[in-house]
Amino acid sequence: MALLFVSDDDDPVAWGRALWRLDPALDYRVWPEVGATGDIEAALVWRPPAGILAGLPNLALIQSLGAGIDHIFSDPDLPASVPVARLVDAELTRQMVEYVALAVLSRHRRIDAFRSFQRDAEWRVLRPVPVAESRVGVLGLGQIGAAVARALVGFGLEVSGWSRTGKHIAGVESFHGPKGLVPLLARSDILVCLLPLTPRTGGLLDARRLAALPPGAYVINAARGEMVVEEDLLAAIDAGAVSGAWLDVFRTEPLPADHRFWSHPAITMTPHVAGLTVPETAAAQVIENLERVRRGEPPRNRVDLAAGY
Ligand code: NDP
Ligand code: OXD
Repeated sequence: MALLFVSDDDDPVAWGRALWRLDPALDYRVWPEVGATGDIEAALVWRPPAGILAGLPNLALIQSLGAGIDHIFSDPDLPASVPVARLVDAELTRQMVEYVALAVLSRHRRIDAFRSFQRDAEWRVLRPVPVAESRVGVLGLGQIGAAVARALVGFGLEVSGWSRTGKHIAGVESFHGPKGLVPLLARSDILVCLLPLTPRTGGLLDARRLAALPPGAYVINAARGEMVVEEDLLAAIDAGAVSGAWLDVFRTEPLPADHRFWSHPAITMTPHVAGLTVPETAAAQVIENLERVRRGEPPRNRVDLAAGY
């Protein structure tokens, strides 16, 4: 039985090396060189082309190459009976914490203003934004959001968070459920989105929700582009209601060359690099999940289909 690697973004050679180090006997195949489709018991995937998983009759595990699984659920032919597992990896979480801290602290320490002073060779002192005006709200307090919230508390910032179910994280004010969203937004000078993309979170940050933020708030999205209504964000920034945004993810990736985000002075953007899966650290859970499904056990970090993440 074989494991099929399907991704245009991840390195099949590095993954092969990392998996074989743990299981030298693994029959590892890289799509589109599938061989006999009946051999494939597990698929390790990032944005698999629609329909290919349905063509694997003995598939027992769909393992995401990332923390998110929306790239799998967008396949209308996804075989419903095969368990889907996502990656939960300490190195991925560490990178995400680092990235969001960078964005939050850049805003708090007014790095954009200093960059523009530097362009004009202007020696000008600005104090950091007061902590009381740099209140951070984290949407999503899961593996990544909770780690981010803790790290930001460690910097002495005022942090609150929003999740589906209530949370107790030291130093973090917790809001949950639909009723908790507006109170969270209202106290978020810096809003960080770390939610999974589901039918409930798509389009969440629209004109109405952005208007619930304090005047001049800053938006950081390191989750999925679909969570933000891009035209509404641009309108809020152009109107001065939102002061700017730091974006790693976009509705269309790669972002089209004529998109306004590229040249907007109030927007900092990166090409979906906030957290990049490292085969060497993530391979162990792939092999463990393969062994688990072979024993008839559910994989670790199995996605809850009803919740959508
Ligand atoms: P988790 O599943 O661990 O956490 C998800 C969090 O979102 C949980 O706190 C959950 O609440 C909350 N949530 C889900 N739906 C809702 C809702 N409808 N209302 C309120 N809260 C909700 O995911 P991770 O932390 O591991 O990852 C989060 C996302 O980050 C991924 O799905 C992916 O899209 C993105 N990501 C982006 C990367 C990048 O490079 N840009 C890299 C890695 C991840 P509860 O705790 O109550 O279940
Ligand atoms: C992920 C990502 O979901 O990189 O892991 O976006």
